[in-house]
Amino acid sequence: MTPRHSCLALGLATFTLISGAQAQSSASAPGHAGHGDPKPSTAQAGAPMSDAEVRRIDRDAGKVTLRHGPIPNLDMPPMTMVFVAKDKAMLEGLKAGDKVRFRAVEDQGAYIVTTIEPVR
Ligand SMILES: [Cu+2]
Repeated sequence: MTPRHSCLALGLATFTLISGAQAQSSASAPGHAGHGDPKPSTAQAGAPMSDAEVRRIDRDAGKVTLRHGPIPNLDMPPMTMVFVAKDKAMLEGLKAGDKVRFRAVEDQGAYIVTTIEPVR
């Protein structure tokens, strides 16, 4: 049994907290001015790399826990969560604490890392 991915719930909770704080501190200001994205919607193949720090690697299961920054193509805020490596070999040479750049896609409810590389 694999525990269900809790990323969306965490993201929603975080978003709600932030929204509440903004509403209280700027009741008269029209917020969300920076919400629009000037770029056209991102194609899967050309998805941008996201920054992350490796927290944990499970080589047997082919999973990696990342504390990641925003992932524009998944519409995901920064958080710590588990990703499945597309290929277990991708995790070779990585260790907890490494700074990485990675690209992930969603596939039937699972989040798959398709590219991951260390950052110096
Ligand atoms: Cu996430």
